[in-house]
Amino acid sequence: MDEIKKESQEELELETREWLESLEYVLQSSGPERVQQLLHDLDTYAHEAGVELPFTANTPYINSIPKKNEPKFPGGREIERRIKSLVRWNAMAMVVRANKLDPGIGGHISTYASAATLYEIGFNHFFKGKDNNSQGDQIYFQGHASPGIYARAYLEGRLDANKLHNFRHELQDGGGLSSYPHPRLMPDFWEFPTVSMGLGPIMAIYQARFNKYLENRGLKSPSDSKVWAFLGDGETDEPESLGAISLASREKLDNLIFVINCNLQRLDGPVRGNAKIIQELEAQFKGAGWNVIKVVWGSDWDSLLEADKSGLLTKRMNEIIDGESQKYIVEGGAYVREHFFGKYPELLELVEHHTDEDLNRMKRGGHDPEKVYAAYKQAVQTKDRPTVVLAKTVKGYGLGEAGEGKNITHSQKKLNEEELKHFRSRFGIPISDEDVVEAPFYRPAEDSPEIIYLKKRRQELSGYVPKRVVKNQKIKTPSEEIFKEFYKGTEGREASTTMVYVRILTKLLKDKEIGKLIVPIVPDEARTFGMEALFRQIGIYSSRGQLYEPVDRDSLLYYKEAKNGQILEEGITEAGAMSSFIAAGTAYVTHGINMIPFFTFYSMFGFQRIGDLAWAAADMQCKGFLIGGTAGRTTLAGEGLQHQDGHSHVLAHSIPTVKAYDPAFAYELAVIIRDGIHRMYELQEDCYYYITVMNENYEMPPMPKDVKDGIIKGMYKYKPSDSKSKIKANLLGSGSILNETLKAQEILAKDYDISADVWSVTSYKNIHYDALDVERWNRMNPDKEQKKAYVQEVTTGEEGIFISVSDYSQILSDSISKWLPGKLTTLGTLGFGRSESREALRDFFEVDAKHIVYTTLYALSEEGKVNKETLKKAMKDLKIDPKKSSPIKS
Ligand SMILES: Cc1ncc(C[n+]2csc(CCOP(=O)(O)OP(=O)(O)O)c2C)c(N)n1
Ligand SMILES: [Mg+2]
Repeated sequence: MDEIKKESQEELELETREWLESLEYVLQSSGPERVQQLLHDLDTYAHEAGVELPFTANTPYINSIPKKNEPKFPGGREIERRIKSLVRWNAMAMVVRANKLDPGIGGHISTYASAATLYEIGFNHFFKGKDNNSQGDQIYFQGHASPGIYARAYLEGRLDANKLHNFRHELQDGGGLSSYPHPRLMPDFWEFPTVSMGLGPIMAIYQARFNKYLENRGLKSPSDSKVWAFLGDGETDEPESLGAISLASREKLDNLIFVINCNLQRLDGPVRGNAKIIQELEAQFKGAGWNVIKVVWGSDWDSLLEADKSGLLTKRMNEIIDGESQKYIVEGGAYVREHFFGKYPELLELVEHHTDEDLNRMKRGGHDPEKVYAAYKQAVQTKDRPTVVLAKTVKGYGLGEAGEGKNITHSQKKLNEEELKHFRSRFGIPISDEDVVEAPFYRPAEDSPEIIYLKKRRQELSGYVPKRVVKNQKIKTPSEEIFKEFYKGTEGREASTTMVYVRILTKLLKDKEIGKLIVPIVPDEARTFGMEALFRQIGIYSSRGQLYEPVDRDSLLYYKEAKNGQILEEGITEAGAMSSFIAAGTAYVTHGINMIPFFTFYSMFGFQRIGDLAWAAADMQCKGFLIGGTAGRTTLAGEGLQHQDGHSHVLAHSIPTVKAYDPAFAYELAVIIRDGIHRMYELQEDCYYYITVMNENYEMPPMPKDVKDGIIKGMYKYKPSDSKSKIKANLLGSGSILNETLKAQEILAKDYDISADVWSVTSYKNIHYDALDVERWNRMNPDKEQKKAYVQEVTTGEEGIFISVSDYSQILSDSISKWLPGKLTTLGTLGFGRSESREALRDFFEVDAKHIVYTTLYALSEEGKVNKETLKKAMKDLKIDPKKSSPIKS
């Protein structure tokens, strides 16, 4: 091999310059596309010659849009600055006042302070409202920035000073303002709850995808509406924030824009003190196929970058880490000169005509309206991919000594007199030294240029945002005809409630009125639940249609993807599927269309996996059906500890507006689903459903008379005992385990001469909530005739003891015990599941017929109705092993 010549430093520099000049020539003569082609060819050539090029998804640490490509800023710079200052002041005042009156009430100043320009450019130039039949944008405001959003609504005349005064005091006269975006608490204002970090970004992605789904299915006309998601840089550490970004690029969601406020800080300190969050995020989003727009430096840096012919300034920008950037803010101009520019003498020369004060004032990109405008403009015009704007800002911008860029900044909520004066003067708010101590709200007169400008801008952008407007029409509940088949039972054939559910869904999908509104959602579990026939029937949604021939094309139930497909097959992402559920279940408000989602999942991977999204769904008054399949700790045999769910109903119990049901029979399921559609879409009640379905096959009985009301309310007597015995018991069963109570009923009558009535309990949650509410009403109305809870109404006069048994934790049935006329013993499946047969599991958890019989005898013996001898013998006859391990402790 030839010896490689060692060139001198000068020769190397000369060579570099020649290459750069050649490139510059090509750029000037043939344009950027030719440069791209050349670099690509060079890259390929080097690769083929065995030169390993280090992988980087990063561009230099400078703005993505060069100065020369910036569009002309169409706004009034000065007036917009004044409006922004007023919003800043009122947002700060709201938090400071709230904490003066009530120390400890909390609130955040610094998040909005860093994001003000990012929002104001949106409000004045981009965010579209819903007036004049505009479809409007969907904007996910960062939760902690809410004071700024309220302060703007105050200037717009949408919120009065009293409301601002009652920020975080929602129970005061005239109402207050919720801490964060909560549609439930401010239903005319907020649309999207974002404060639990990570949920906003993932919901926004699926919202944007759902908008395209509605367009592709012809349910909504195409529009240029955008979904904007504002998030913190610290928030991007949440797995939900970045976990679905590749879906957004795969689906070419050019209707989606993320704006990440990179103030380099989170709550405790720097987000990436030792690195650069903007560069890290750039690589991740670029790698996922997004359009990335970095807004790092403000306009004051343009001339420096221009003058920097050697590229040294860019090199220095690339070198610094976020911990240093943060320090520059806290220390000021002289420090920046010494530590940033001072590293290279040439850079010091570059700023020799700048005073320290000048250096101190040089803005970051996210505080420069023209840079932010340029970024948004490019974002809304980008086709075929989503855009992320990475804007570098300062946390607590404008707070000065009170906490600009400090590690304590996030939690700063009090400003002393000097700090208030400083803030006032910095932003030119016309409040006197005397008044400033009280941090009064300030709104210029209605006919002031500021108010006129701001209102006009919003008018031109189709009205105010955020604003939640419900425009949907009610829909008619499907006729009983569809459900009759299920009321009849299966007439000898065996079926599981899962099979029944799929059949109901299939029939609903064929319904002329509501069929098209149904959105079946599955996270790669359709076959598990026997739903694969739907693939062919209604198609799987794919924005690209089906570009390949599926391997099972010859079969009847082939895997059919289609542009107008109806099923959302999300792949293995319960969080994504739940976000789709939310987008569909709130389409009645976001689009005025009553979509009816049925999200079917493994019940174990529901509430406990994505409980926070389920909570957010309730905040948003989402509608629809969550169907927990393969449910029940002992009904799902074999799968073991991580699969067997015996507590999703306990988790569902904690969300007030969730209607949770654990049905046993086909007719129960049919009644519940029909009632659900009736309540949610005809009566427009504020709730969504959680229904568990099981995979045990048995004959589905016909519906007894007059039980519909009981099914819906939560319990009814299913089968009185044939026995005429005076010894009475009541067995409460749910789901598949109801069959065990029926077996126990027979044994009790035949072998022990006990008359045990079997009740079907479809919803402990309903019964419990109703009883609590009635109990409270009675307490509040001691002079009025006292009411009975539903459970009391149906059990009054029932004799004997009560035994409850379900495939769920005992706490569900324990919750209703005090309203029953006899003592309740609860059997359930609290404990860890394990791999076994159904029979062995039910024995282990003590929820099978023999344990029900024995427990009944024991409870009766305690009341002196069964003697000890009988009990002892029963234990032997029933083969109950008293030494067996306790399921709760195993
Ligand atoms: C899931 C979740 N965990 C924790 C919090 C508490 N929290 C509120 S703000 C915050 C820091 C936010 O930092 P960043 O995302 O960078 O936003 P910034 O305020 O800097 O704009 C934390 C940890 C939360 N709201 N949600
Ligand atoms: Mg931050």
